[in-house]
Amino acid sequence: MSPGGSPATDFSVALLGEFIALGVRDIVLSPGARSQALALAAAEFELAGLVRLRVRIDERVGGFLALGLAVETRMPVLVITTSGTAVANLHPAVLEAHHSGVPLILLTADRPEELRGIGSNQTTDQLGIFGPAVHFVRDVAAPSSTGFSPEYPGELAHEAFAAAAGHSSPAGPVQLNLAFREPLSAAVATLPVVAAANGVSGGRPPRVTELAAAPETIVIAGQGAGPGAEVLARELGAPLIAEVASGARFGPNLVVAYRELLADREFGGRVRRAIVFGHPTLSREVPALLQRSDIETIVVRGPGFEDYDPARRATHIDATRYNGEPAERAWAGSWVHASRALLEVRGTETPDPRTDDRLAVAEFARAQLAVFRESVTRRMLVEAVWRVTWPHDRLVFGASRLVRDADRAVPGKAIPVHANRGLAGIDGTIATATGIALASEASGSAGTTRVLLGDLTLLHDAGSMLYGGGEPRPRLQVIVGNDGGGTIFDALEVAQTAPAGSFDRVLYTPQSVDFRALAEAYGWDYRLAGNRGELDEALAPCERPTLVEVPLSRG
Ligand SMILES: Cc1ncc(C[n+]2csc(CCOP(=O)(O)OP(=O)(O)O)c2C)c(N)n1
Ligand SMILES: [Mg+2]
Repeated sequence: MSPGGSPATDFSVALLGEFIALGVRDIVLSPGARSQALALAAAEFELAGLVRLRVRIDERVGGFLALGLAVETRMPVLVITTSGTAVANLHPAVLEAHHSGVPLILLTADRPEELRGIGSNQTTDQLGIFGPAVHFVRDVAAPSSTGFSPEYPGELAHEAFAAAAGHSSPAGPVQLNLAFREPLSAAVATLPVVAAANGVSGGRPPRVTELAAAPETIVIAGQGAGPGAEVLARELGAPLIAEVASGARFGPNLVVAYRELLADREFGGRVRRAIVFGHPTLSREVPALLQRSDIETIVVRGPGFEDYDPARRATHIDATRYNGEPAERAWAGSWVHASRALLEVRGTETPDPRTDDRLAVAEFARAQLAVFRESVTRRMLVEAVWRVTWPHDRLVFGASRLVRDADRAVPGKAIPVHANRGLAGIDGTIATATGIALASEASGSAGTTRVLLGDLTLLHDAGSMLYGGGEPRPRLQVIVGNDGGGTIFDALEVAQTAPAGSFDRVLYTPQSVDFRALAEAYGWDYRLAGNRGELDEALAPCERPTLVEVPLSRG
């Protein structure tokens, strides 16, 4: 018989202890009977101060919360679920993690062999449920009353951790499907002594490819690119096209108005070589450029499973280095200047505020008030959110219009920005941002995490506004641009050709949810920002979860 009265509990304690020894610090779980041994062991490790545990009743929320935690910490996060549909609810987050290269370790509880295939309650085939999206799957037989080999939990944890962290293939989600037999748990007698985290060493070092200088080169940075793209653009003297969530949107070579310039013969037309980092998804002009037959494309492998190569003929490399002469600035400079000229917005004529002329002063005050009372446009909204965000903050964009509007307009600024662009789903955005907020606060950041999303994107993930009992509430500001439905579809050709009523019913999908009541139902603070003045006030750093509603016109 097992020493503690339940092999399920003994095995769960040993397995979690091994993961913690490897460096895991975050566990997310959802409740269930079959997974009780894992859940109770996790609670004990939390009480011992060895991990941070987050409990969510909805596994879809839990999956995205874990994704956000892993995005911020860059360490594998454990996700514990019971059997059946609970496991399937992880699928959206698993797909996003797979496509973005985010490490997750799923511990899915299951019935033992003798209870499978006979119509047992809450039992389905959990192996292969995620298809090729998980990078490692192991069906682990129920620990028996005769015990298990003491090395076994360590071997399993080591293999799963290394596969999730991407030591031999890209990082991503992995699954340990763990069968448990009655008795499903017993009191946890003692926790193992967990040695200091040592991680798993390994993984081959990247092969660095030397780049030759070449004129008419541009650097393109999509999601997950990171700051290396900016460094290379500067060294090569190349214009930098860096999407808003690329982690490279800064520096002297940044070209904000890249869509217009790529479409211009004098600029885009002259490009002969493109070096791509990460996963660009926000424009049509980038794929159009890379599909041109006169362009040589070099793709620097990113964290995700698939590299971006729309023409299927790029050269793929691990990393780049440029050792040539300091580059000429003329080529990049012409792009940067043209971009600035395109973006320049003429300020309204206002009198000099230092004047003694009382009439002029009154006129100035009126003009200022008018600015304050202006209703908020999308451009104003994305610029305001960008302006208030600093390096100690975090910024997360939902999929849909606002991330594109931001990408068209906001200037260079080295701030941490995330968007789930692996599959660009409108699901799980609040959960992902919650994970990022909690992990950044746990690491000592004093900033605010802001999420900018559309109304349907918020409603898709409203369940993420519910926290586990007694858990810390993050400094999370969810800013919803409320235009009453999915207005991204208004820009599609079908909006002109389909019957208006049907188009609205099945694509725009109107909603009139009372967001104040929604916030109150979940115990969140709420602010309505109806004009520019209210918006600036509402975006001040917050101390607890806050929903900021910004009404936007449909057009
Ligand atoms: C999970 C998922 N379902 C459906 C879609 C398709 N989709 C893309 S944008 C969108 C509507 C978004 O509406 P909203 O959040 O209000 O943003 P808006 O376009 O109005 O700014 C939908 C349904 C998706 N990307 N992901
Ligand atoms: Mg909308």
